[in-house]
Parts: sequence; C-alpha cells; structure tokens
Amino acid sequence: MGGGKMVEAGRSATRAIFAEALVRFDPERSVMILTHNDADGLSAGCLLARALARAGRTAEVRIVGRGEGAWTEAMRAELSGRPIGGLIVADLGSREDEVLAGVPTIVVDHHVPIDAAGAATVISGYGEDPIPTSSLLAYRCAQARGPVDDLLWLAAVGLIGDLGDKAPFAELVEAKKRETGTALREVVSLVNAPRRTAGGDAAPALAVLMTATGAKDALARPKIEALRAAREEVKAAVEAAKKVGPRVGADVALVLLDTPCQVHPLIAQTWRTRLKDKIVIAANLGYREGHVHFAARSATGRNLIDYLRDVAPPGIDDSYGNGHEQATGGALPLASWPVFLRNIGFDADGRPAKAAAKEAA
Ligand SMILES: [Mn+2]
Repeated sequence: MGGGKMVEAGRSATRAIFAEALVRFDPERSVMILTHNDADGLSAGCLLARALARAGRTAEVRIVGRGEGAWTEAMRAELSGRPIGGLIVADLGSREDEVLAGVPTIVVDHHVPIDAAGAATVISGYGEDPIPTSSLLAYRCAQARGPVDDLLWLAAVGLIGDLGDKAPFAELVEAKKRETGTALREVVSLVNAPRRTAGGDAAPALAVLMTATGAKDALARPKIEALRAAREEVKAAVEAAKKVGPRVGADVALVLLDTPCQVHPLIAQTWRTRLKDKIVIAANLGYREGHVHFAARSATGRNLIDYLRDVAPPGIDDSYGNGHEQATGGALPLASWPVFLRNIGFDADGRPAKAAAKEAA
C-alpha cells in the first residue's frame, strides 16, 4: 500500500481537528448527532455517542431517515429551541449553509464535498487515498477523547458496509482478527436491513450497536431478532425485484420497480456487472409517496455525478446526484420524472427512445 506516513498524518490531523472543534461546544448542553441510516452512518453516530459519553458528555443520536435531510427546514424546526451544545452531522454529505444558525457544528463525511460547509468544521476523508468511511473518521475523532480501542469493531462495520470486507485499511484487518470477518459481515447485513424495509426505521439497528461490546456480542443480543425479521422482509422484496427485466437504451439500462422497500440500490448493483457498457438506473415508484427514488451504478467507469448533472430535470433538490462518482442516485418529484426519462433516452412510459420512435414510424 505505501503511504503509511500520509495515513498517519491523516489520523492525527483528524483527531486534532475534532478535539479543537469540540472545545467550542457548550459542555453544559447535550451534543446532537445527526447521522445516515446505513451501516456506515449508524456505526459512525454510535462511535461518536459512545466516545462522548465516556468523556462525560451527553449525546443523542438522531437518525436521518427516508425522505429526510439534515439541511432542511423540517430538521431546523425540529431542533431549534432545543438546548443543543453542539451538532455533529455524520455521513450525510456537506452543504454550504448551516444546519442550525449559531450552533457549533462538526461535519464528518467521506462523500464528494458539495461545497465548503460554511462555519462548520469539516472532517472529510475525500482527499485521502484510499478514502476512509465516515465510521473510520468517527473512530479517529473518538480517539481524541480517550481510549476507544474496544470500539474498533464499529469502525469495521462501516468500512465493510460501504467498501466491503477487503477494503485496504489496517483498522479493518485488526478488527477482523479480533471479531472474525464472518461476525462483522453478519452484523453489517443485519444493521442494514431495517432501513430497507417498508417501515424504514433504523432505530432497532442503532439500539443493537449502542449496547453491544463487539460484533459477536451484537449477534447474541435479543434485539437482533428484529433485525433478522427485517432482513427476511427485504430478501423477499429483492427476490421479486430481481425478476424485473431492464429496459436497455443507448446509454442507460433502466429497471423500473414498484415496492415500498429500499431495494433499488441493490438491484442497480446486481445489473451493473451484467450490463457492463451501460449506466444502470434502478428506479422505484413505490418507495415514497409523490416521488421516484433511483440508484445509479455503472461498470463503465463514467463519472455518474457528472452524468446526472447533465440530465437533471427542473425541480430537483439536494437529494439528487450526491454520493460517490460510481454510486449515486436521487429522488425526483413525480412531476419531474417524465422529463428525466426523456433526458436519459426513454419515453414517458419508460421505453427506450429509439424503439419508441421505430414503433411510431
Ligand atoms: Mn452512508
């Protein structure tokens, strides 16, 4: 791998920046942690909350779930007026504006930065090679407050969740020695399940991570049963969605789904390697009322964030075209959907434009 010095510099820089930013938090008030509902976000939020609790701070984790965002009026309304000593926003991207005006904020994130995050302190892995996940960044932050070696498994949960269990990080190698890769992978699979169900509430997954002493211990907790049930629900939805054939256009292969479960990213991933020369877009019309959610993946190496910018319809918000260059997606209001379809080379019924033209002729 090489780059050991750079990696160490990254680690200690993260610790120092976090420690310095935390000084601005009001110690008399509780820390509010907003985090993404996937394995990386949940483990990042959990790591920060547990480390802060050890350092004598009270911290609350607020999972940002389906159809929600940190930088929204709804979130501002929810949080304003509450006695918050400081805000940590983890694994949710970054924005130029503030989440809460006047509240010291730390952004911990590894996605492509949208903008400088205004007055917030940004801890981003984006400049590093390889790019660490939010959970690994959170682990480094947590080290600033004291020993957290026993929480290393949580960093591994996020690494495996986002990058797979072969991701080239020394922390992951060490965690696998202690916990076994099998136990860690099973925890990842289970904590990722609740957010994908029709209900979509990831709170039971966070509850398991918050109380467990390790991956094997997590798997032995009674609360893990709720996660197993969630996984069964999602598995059934995935099996049904796998039967839907892609509609193949010039650049894009489109898979049209209609399920309340969040299976579109998994389905896009499945078709990605089978349709190697296409951008795969799996779109789900049943996921959220009034919206079409979609995931985009491609084996072509094309920058999908750039592609989505090129085909953007009017009426999009920040949930459109974020994430990673090779793994992105978004949500569109129903009214923008036909325009998007046209821009990616399909007619309003989701037929490839060429075929539609032929039929019309
Ligand atoms: Mn995430």
